[in-house]
Amino acid sequence: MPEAISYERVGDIAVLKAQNPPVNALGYDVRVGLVEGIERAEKDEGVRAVLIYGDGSTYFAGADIREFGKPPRQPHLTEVCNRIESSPLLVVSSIHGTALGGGLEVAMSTHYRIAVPSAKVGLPEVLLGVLPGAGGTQRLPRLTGLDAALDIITTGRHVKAKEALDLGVIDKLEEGEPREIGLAYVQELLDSGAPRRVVSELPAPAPIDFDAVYESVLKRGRGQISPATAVRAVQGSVEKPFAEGLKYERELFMELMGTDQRQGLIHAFFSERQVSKLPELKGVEPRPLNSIGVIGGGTMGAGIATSALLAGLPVVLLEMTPEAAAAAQGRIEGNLSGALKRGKISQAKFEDMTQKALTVSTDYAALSDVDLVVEAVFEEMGVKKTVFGKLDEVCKKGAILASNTSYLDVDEIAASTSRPEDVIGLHFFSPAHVMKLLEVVVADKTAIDVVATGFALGKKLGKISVRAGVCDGFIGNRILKTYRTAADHMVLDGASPYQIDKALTDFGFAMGPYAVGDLAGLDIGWATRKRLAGSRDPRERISIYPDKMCEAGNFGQKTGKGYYIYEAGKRAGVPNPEVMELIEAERAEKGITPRAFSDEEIVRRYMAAMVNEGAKVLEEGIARRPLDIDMVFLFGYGFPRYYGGPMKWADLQGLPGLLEDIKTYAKEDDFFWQPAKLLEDLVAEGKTFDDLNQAAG
Ligand code: 3H9
Repeated sequence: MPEAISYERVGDIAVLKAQNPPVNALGYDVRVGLVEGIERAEKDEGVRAVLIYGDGSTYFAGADIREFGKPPRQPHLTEVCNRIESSPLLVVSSIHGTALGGGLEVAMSTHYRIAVPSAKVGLPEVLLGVLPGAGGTQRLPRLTGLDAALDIITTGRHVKAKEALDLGVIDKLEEGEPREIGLAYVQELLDSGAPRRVVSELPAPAPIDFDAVYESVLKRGRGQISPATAVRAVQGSVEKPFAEGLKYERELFMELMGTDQRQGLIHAFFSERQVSKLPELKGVEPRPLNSIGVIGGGTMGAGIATSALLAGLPVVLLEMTPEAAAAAQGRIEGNLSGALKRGKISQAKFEDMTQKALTVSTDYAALSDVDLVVEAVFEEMGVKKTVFGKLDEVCKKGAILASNTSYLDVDEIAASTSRPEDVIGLHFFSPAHVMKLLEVVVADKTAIDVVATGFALGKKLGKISVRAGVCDGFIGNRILKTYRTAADHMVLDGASPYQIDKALTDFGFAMGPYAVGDLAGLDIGWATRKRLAGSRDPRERISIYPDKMCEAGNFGQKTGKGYYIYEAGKRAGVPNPEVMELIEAERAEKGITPRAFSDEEIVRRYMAAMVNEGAKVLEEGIARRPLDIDMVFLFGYGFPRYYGGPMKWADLQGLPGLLEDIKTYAKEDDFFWQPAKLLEDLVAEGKTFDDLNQAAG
């Protein structure tokens, strides 16, 4: 293992190279190495300057996040930065890859910065629930002024090298190897007699109305506190001398370090990277994936096709009639022109995708040569089987046959073909070219290289892919059905759909369940209820009024009326008074005396139902790890990222209290509220869901 920071002497320049793969995170060894490197250079006879750069793919990508939550070890990064900045030698950074968080903080404490044009810089700490804690909030405003600094710090966005140059964060751009361009730049600075440029000594910007900025950033955070707290730290850079500002920044940093939000966001960061790493896929070669077919050009099929085209895959889209094919083509072009308008693709790419990469056909034979087909046709087993029968006939040997079903039995679909090993579920979320989640549904006989290809496709499309087993609704929709039922029970018992939606958006959900229902289409739930009516347990409490809404033709946004009434052109609706009338009539009919629910109780019950069902999904192996469920909810269901996902939220709340709640609710309805055995076991053993994540490796 090489030293974390290597030391080399090149003429009168000392070169410090970071060697801490994969991203040169500023862990303990690197921090110590930097301080020792600077000290050695200062003692090294004849050294006039120091160059700092990173080995491998990047400069420092930030503090080592794995150290968060553990007792801090000296030297803190702030001290390292101050030590670098105060060196009497001229210290220069040469940046490639990314200089993020602590990485940019180190760079700003060096006296000059050169970067390759492909480099990116940023202070993404707020996205991890903290704020720049090693001088970033004090130095950046001195370099860029307040507007840019506040934008960069509160959004955490990555800033491209050219913009960073224009903003004064970087002093020079140059193509080349970081060591070589760095050495040449240091030499140039030495030759020109450039003075040490100490950022902390630059004048602070003039004050602005920080309270107003704080309020607006707080509002934009929708419950997330780190961006707004960072505003206060930046305020410190203007109102306090540098050393005091630094102290204030540290206090706020430590405050955020102690929050649940920090834990939730870090959990989300690592889980996002962990979720597609499955032990059984190690070393498994995916099948070739050079073209895909999509069956059905409705919203979902068109979205899947758009997503594939945007990822550079040629697509053959199949529809039943020329009219439907033309409509599908129009939908895809509409989606792509949105990408064009937002500057995501060029006009040339748009034309290439719509005219060359996309083929629309009404003939199954057009699918004979594609590597993978996803069907997105009507959710009915008979229809699916007919489609898969045809695919079995026309698709080439080894082609993957995927169903985008949301809840149907993929084993049964697979069994209807002569090649069940090639069949898999690929459950996209609507709109498929926007939503990041992909459930890769593995059926009993699915071949392992088909699973690997499902994940490879997800990666190519930029999705977060989660492995799911077969059951009604897989991971997400199965859990959704349960917590939605908990909400429906609360409505029967006295809460209104509007209070529930509000309580849950206040909790941090992007939308409440009833607004989501209106968006997705109330006819979907209606169809499911009708499908399940025959197999329903008589002990199940159900509401009739949603069926009445559907019978009256009120399907939500698409009909202009559902739980809410939608004015043309407006996305948000106003409560539909007819709904409360229907609910009140049903309560009267069932002899229910409505009671009041506090927002807290609404959240508690809703979340208890979600977590309990999540535990059952784990118990049955439908999801392998709690983090898989967490990622499904962050990327497919608008769950607030700062809680890390429902299972992480449950850990943070404490599992014993949650189990206690479920047992209390079971006294009213012991059919619905049956505690998951896994939850009971975890509580009995004093363990958390995260322990299961760790055990899974
Ligand atoms: C901070 O700096 C606080 C300071 O202000 C104050 C201190 C007092 N630490 O993403 P990838 C791992 S906060 C530890 O797949 P890419 C990652 O888990 C930090 N590990 O690669 C993965 O591991 P594995 C501010 C880290 O090329 C591997 O590296 N900085 C860290 O797609 C490869 O990562 C950030 O927030 C880390 N900081 O993207 C930057 N970063 O292979 C966070 C990564 O075992 N990082 N790993 O799964 C990133 O945004 C991306 O990783 C990056 C590379 C863009 C750098």
